[in-house]
Amino acid sequence: MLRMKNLYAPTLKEDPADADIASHKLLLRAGMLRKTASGVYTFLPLGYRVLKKIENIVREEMDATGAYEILMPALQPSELWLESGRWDDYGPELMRLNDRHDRGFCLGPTHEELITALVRDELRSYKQLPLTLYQIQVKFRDEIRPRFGLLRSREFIMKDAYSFHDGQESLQETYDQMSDAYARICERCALDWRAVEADSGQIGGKVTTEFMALADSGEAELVYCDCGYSANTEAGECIPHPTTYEETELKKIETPDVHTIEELAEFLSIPESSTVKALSGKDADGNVSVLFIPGDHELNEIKACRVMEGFQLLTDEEMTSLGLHKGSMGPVNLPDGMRIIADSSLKGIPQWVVGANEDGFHFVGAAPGRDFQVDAWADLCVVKPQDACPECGCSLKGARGIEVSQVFQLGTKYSESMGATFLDKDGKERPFYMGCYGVGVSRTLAAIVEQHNDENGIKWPLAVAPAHVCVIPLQVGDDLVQPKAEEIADACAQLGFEVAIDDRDERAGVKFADADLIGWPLQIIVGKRGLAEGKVEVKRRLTGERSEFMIDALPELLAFANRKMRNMNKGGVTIFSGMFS
Ligand code: 9G3
Repeated sequence: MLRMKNLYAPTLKEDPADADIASHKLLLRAGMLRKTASGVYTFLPLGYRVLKKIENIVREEMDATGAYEILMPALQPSELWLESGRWDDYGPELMRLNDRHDRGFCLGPTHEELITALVRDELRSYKQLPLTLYQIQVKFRDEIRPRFGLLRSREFIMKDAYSFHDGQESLQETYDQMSDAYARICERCALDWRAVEADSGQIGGKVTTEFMALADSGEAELVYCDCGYSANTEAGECIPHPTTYEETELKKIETPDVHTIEELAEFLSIPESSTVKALSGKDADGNVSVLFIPGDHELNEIKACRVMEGFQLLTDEEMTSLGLHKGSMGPVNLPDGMRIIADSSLKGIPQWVVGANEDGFHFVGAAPGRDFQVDAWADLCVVKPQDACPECGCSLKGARGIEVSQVFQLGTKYSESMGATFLDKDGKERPFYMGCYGVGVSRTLAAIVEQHNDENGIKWPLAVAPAHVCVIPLQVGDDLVQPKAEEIADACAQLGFEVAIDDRDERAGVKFADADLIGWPLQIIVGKRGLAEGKVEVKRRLTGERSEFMIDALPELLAFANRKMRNMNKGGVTIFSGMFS
């Protein structure tokens, strides 16, 4: 039983000054979290209870996939990162230190190197595969600007799992199994989530999926469709809706002081989607291309890199020296040797409104095939809301999201660089295929608060609440109210509820405000006046609804609440897993 009188949960009336988003403010105000240093936090008792519940949900789902839990050190020898070649890939974000013998170490931001070195000498036969190991452990990343509380902290709790396979097929199986487990974890944490295709960036794998909790405070941008499709705007396929400005002849028009797409569209009184934007870039070998995309979109440089190895936009100086006119580049009369690459959506546009490669002039009616040749068509744009869904064609919606977990296919990136091989059934030495899978446990806690709060405080989903019921005696010490409150608390505990009792000698208003701020899912209010009529009041935090119950109807009430709780907690799992199981 949690007794508020001696529980350490110092609630605050006001938002702390340096707290920037709802979850950061509320976790501090509810006495669940305290800042130790920039980006470094302490979980107080109530916050820690929630963290442990989230960890246990993750643990149950990981164990259910057949993964085994281990615990690796946070302190990692630099030798392993030198072997993988990543010691120099990371700058100050990798927290490094020297021990008393002046040997190099880092505080682990992730554990690919460590886990690969762990198994490579003893995981030697295909008969031992596939194998998945996981840990729930503290991670360190020296963010340049820690902010948003637990969402971007410098020390955080992550569940990271690593799988070892004899080939791609087995890896794909585990990858899909982990993706399903991550979906269940999001559901059990009552998150409104989307799984999005993401660009794996420098991790090296080619395939990755991010699980995003929708939140305006999220740093990630995503698009999604009612059909179920969703993608990170970094990587998602983009199908713009360009429109045509009808002009059958190629006509050069004078466009004084027109340099941007907005100015061009304005000048011609046409939508930006009827203009064609040009950007120039060079590949690793210095070959110059001019890229053409619908005027109402932005170039996705990650996609440009897929078309041109080592793609870089040209600087203004480079453009000038190559005879390119920044404000009016076009496909007609380009300087020799430049490739023309166009966004695939422009295939359907017979006449382009585009630069004339001459300052102060643009073309209308420029026809691909007649006035110029396109050398390559590609998906070049950053996807945005209203673009067509690649799956069903409907208009995509936009949202911001918090990346709470991610699954990666690593292939043989680490097993090759670190010589981790196994003997296959033909006795041939081969590098493992690997996958890695991370859940931001402390970040999930904050994401839950971002999605479950109101002006009075946190509204904890049942599965992760610090306790299920808070019994609130209004007149502490009153010889009727106090014993009755204790009796009700005991009855709840007997039924398996996790119970708190606010036995502080505080005014009712303070107790009600704290109960809503902390966010207990159920509050049972025991007051002198109510008792005189044999009644207690029950309040559900989720809806704010309050109802009065006759005391002797208590067993029925608790059974009702129990049933309510069971179906209130998504995922249909037992509501008492975790702390009390
Ligand atoms: C570093 C630093 C920061 C990093 C990394 C390495 C992110 C790094 C990617 C991953 C991939 C997966 C296993 C669990 C799930 C995520 N930030 N990543 O590798 F040295 Cl300073 O961590 N790892």
